[in-house]
Amino acid sequence: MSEDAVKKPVPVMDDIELKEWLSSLDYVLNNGSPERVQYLLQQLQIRAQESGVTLPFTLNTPYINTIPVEKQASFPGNREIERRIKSIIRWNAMAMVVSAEKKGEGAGGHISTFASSATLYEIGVNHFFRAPDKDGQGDLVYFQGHASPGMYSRAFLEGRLTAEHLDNFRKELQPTKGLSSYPHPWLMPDFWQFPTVSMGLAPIMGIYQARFNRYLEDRGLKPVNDNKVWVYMGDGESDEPESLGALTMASREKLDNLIFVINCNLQRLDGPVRGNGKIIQELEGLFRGAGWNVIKVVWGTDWDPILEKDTEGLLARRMGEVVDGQYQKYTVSSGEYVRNHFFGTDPKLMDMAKHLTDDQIQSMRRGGHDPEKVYAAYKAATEYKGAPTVILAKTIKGYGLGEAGEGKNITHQQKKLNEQELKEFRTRFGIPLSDEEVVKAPFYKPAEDSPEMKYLHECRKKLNGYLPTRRTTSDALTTPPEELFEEFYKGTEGRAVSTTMAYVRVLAKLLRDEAVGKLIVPIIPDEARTFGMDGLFRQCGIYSHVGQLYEPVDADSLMYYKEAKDGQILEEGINEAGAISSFIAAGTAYATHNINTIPFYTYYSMFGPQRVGDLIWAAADLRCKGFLVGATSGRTTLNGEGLQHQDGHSHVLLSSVPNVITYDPAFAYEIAVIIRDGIYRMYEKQESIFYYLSIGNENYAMPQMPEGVKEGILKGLYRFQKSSLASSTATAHLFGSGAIMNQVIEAQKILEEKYNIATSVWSITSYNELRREALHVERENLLNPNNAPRVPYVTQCLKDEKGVFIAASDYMKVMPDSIRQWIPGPFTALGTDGFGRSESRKALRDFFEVDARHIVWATLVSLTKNKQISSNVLESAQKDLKINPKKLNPMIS
Ligand SMILES: Cc1ncc(C[n+]2csc(CCOP(=O)(O)OP(=O)(O)O)c2C)c(N)n1
Ligand SMILES: [Mg+2]
Repeated sequence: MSEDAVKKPVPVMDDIELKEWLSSLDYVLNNGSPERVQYLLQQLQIRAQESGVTLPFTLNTPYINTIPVEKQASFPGNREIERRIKSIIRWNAMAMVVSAEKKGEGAGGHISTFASSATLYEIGVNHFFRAPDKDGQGDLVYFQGHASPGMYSRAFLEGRLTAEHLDNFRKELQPTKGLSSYPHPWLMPDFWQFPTVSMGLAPIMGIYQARFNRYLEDRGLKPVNDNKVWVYMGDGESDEPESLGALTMASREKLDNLIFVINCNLQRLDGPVRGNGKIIQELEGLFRGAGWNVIKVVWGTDWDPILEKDTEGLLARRMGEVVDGQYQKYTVSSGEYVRNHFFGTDPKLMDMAKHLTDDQIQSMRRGGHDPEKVYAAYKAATEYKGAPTVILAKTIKGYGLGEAGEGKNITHQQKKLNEQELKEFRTRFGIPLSDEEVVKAPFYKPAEDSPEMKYLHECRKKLNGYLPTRRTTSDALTTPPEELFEEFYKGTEGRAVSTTMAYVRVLAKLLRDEAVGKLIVPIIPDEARTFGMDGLFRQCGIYSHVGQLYEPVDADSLMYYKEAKDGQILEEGINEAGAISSFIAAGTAYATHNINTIPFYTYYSMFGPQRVGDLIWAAADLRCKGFLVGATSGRTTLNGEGLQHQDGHSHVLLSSVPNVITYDPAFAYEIAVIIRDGIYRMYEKQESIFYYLSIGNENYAMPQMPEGVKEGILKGLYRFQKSSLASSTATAHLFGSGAIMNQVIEAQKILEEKYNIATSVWSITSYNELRREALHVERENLLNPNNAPRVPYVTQCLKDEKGVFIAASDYMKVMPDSIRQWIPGPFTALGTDGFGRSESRKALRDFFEVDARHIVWATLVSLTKNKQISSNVLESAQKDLKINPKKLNPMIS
């Protein structure tokens, strides 16, 4: 029955007529099956609609538990022992935060999130979450970030963390390593599996993780099992667009290996999530509309007897009409207030509650605090087939904190409990600490042979061990042999191709490789044709759990749109957040499944870090591996598309991610060298790094790889071409990257032929890598002044060079500027600061002043300023090169 239907008056109906209909229904149910009832009702609905009778549209059910008491699975555990374990975990979680705060350093922490979700986690840990088995297969759990003290507290009881660890919560730089504030695999690599604290990322990552688990099964890379992905999130968190943005993907893919648990404590940080509405009902509608199985856990067992008496639906209707802000008020009010305001609206309701004392009314629990209700919901969720499940559990924020914060608007930030509040907490949860002890908020652990400890270990033993736990290394992979890449070292013998074409060819070859081919995961957000990757459709197929249920319109073409159950490509549609979530799932399979999948996520470079930067940051924290490949990159190389497409800053943004190695390659051989080394470092050496490559769509001949440059390519700099002049007027060095390299080579020609300047061309594959290495070396020198100073790589390469240095990049000037301090002469940086334009490449490079003309001009100006050539040259050069001193500044226009 819908909530609306509950509210509406029932139309007058003949009693006998109604009884006849209902008994017919009972008959079908008793002699047939629920499916037959469903079928019948569907037929009735069709008949009614054809006759012009429309049914009211609703996605909501009444504001009561989805699972009726008679269908509720019985609880298999020991309620009393589990309650005691949970109470101790509550205590220690609270004590960690209170004592961290007491140290007066403002380290902080959160009490109220875990206080509201303790039962939701404990039922999972005692009865459901499977740790990895001997093959590395288990459940994957995304814990709500702010509930971390609860996870630490449990690990303390389990003997996995010490009191010293808890003492060093949020003090990670202590000699005995402390505990990170939130789940961070970077900081606690063998503990936390998923960073979740940037709200909204866990839900979308979890959905794509569940789909990736299926993908691995369908492709025969992982055994088929019924392991689950559990995603815990806050009700306030559901407001993040990423949280709910991918729901239909989960239902479309029928991900019954996925369970969301939303802790609906009705509050977020500042106040109520939906003071004037009902978050549980709102989420129910959204999830049902998206095709999920929804289980509401609203009321605890105490409510069952009075709901049973509610034959007229009065109580259910009253429960449905009270808004969340008011429920929060009931939490902080006396039983008498609740009696008068909640039950008091109708004498019949008042009557239903008359046998209850005020204290009983006040302590009647919400569903999310009732282990039996939560257990039944989890059991139903794990057994549900054909769709993902969301459990909407109603709880109280700061449960158990009493006056210190339970249900109060300040509770999220409550970190301090006074003596009285500590005593009350102790008493409420029965922690055996004296009044003298309790005020110091000590950690409490029962004896190893106590029933609680035995029970706790027993439960986990049945579920393969403890959790969270993270695998840090996988079985190492052997890097593909050099032969695979040699074709690219030779160049294209004059044939014009783009770096994108070269990259796609590297990828196609890797996909065919016997050893690593099956581990490659190409990911594309609806842009394969743009990048010339559509040839891969046929070669390896697009993954679809159901295969291809239709005859593709282009079936007779060579590159037809082939979907297959064992398809290798993840074609994500126009969804960069989803695609990067797939990248994360594939790039962390070494840790989650001991499978070395190698993702190549190829996307429109503008929609990389700018669009999904926080997910890239999470990938970095997660020690994700793989290749991010920004195609159609370069502010002037991508012509025509204009301001919102032309990327001239992804390298700047990614320079902020410590473990991303970025490259802006110019030539096919550079790409080949980088990708091979990337696979070696990530999967053979098992470094916690991942890669970013920007590739472009401008066609030009790819040269042969010069001798001895591999190291330079990887370190970020090598001399591509020396000057060919026997004698010269002056010397210049030009730095080029990406497609702008061709402008640099052209400038070299002009400088040498027209101005007799001896000009070297250097390929800068990575300003970021050069800078990082130099900073590292300088810091070493700073901290160890008595050792022989080391020399940064960039200095080693350039220290003996004379003359002026000019850099031109399709990225912002800050890229070349970032190595300015290590350049041994006058240095001019040209780059593409400013908004892009739709134009031809030629016009764009003129506009941004990065074409050969402007490079030559900058060189001549620098040489003049440094008195290496006569200033007379400039006057004629300005005319010849058509340099306009009054030109608009692209940076501010
Ligand atoms: C993207 C992002 N924005 C803001 C925050 C800061 N923040 C942390 S917890 C919180 C409130 C959480 O409320 P809810 O999701 O309802 O979780 P609860 O603690 O109530 O279970 C906020 C705003 C964050 N961590 N991430
Ligand atoms: Mg909340």
